[in-house]
Amino acid sequence: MPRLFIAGHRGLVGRALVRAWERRIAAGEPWEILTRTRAELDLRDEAATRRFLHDEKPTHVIVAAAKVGGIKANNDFPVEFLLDNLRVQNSLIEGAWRAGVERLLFLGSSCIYPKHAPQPIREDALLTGPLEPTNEPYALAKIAGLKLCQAYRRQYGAHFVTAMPTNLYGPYDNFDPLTSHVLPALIHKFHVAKAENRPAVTLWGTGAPRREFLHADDLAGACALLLDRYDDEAPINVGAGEDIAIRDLAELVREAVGYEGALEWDSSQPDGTPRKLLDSSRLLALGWKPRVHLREGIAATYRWYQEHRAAA
Ligand code: GFB
Repeated sequence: MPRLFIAGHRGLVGRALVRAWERRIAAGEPWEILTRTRAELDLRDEAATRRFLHDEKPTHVIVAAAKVGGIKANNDFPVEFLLDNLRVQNSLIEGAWRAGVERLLFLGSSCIYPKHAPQPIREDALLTGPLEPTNEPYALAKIAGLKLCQAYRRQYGAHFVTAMPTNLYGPYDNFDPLTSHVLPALIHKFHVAKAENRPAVTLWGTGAPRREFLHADDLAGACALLLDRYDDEAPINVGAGEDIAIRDLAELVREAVGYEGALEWDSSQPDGTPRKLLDSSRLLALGWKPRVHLREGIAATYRWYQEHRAAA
C-alpha cells in the first residue's frame, strides 16, 4: 500500500495535496496519507525527522513544508527564510533517503530564477543570472533543496524530483496584510476597507510588476502526475501560462470584494522582480493543464476567506 507523507499538510499547498489524495482514495486508489503537525514533529529537528521517517516508513514524500511569505516578510526576515527552509528540507530529503523512501517530490518556487530571466522562464534559466534581492535567501534555500535532490539522484540513484510552482493562492492561505503574498493581501485589505467604509486602500510598489497565479488545487493535480510519472533530474515548472499586472489584479480583487474606494500606491515598498511568467511546456506535454481560471479562483478564495477568516 503506497503511503504518502505530506510534509506541511496544514498550509495552502499541503491542504490542497490532502484534498487531492483524499479524492484519489475515494476513487478507489490504495493510498494511505501520513501527516504530522508542527507540534508533533518539528521538521527543523534533523534527528526527530529522521526517526519519524525511519519508524513510519512512508513510500512517498512531498516536501510542501516551508517558511513562506510575501515580498515584505522575505525582505524583513532573511535569516529565517534561509535557515528554517534549509533545515526543513535537509531533514526531509536526507531522512527520506535513509528511510528508503521510493519517491520524493520537492516543491521549490519560481523565485529561484534570475530577476531578469528571459520570459517565459525555462527551467534551464536556473543560475544564469543574479536573483531578485527581496527574496534571495528563500530562493537560495530552494535552489539548495533542488540541488540536494539532484545529488541524491546522481550519487545514490534516488528517485527524487523537483517542481517549481509559480505564485500560488487558494483556501488556507495566509491573509495577514504584512506577511502574506499579494493576492490574499488584496482580499483582506479590500474586505476590511469595505467593512469599515475606508475611503482608500494602500497597496505596495507601483502596481506595474506582472505575476502569474496558479490555484493550489491545480498545483496538487500537477503533484499527483509528477509523483506518479516524472522521474528526471531536471526541475519542472508548474505555471498557469499567463500573467497579470498587479494593478489589474487589484481591480479583479476589488471587483470580487465589491470595494468602491480609491487605490493608493506606496512606492516606498519594493516592486520585487518585474515579471516571472513560467514556461510550463514540459509539464503540459505530460498531459497536465490548469483548470481554475483566475477570476473564478479569486471569487472562490474570497468566499472561503469570508467563511473562515473574516471574523478573525
Ligand atoms: O506576492 P508578493 O508579496 O511576492 O508581491 P512576489 C507581488 C507584487 O505585489 C510585488 C505587490 O510587486 C508587491 O509590491 N504588492 C502590492 C503587494 N500590494 C501588495 C500587498 O499588499 N502585499 C503584498 N504581499 N504584495 C514572492 C517571494 O515574491 O513570490 C516568495 O517573496 C515566493 O519568496 C513567492 O517566491 C512565490 O511575487 O514579489
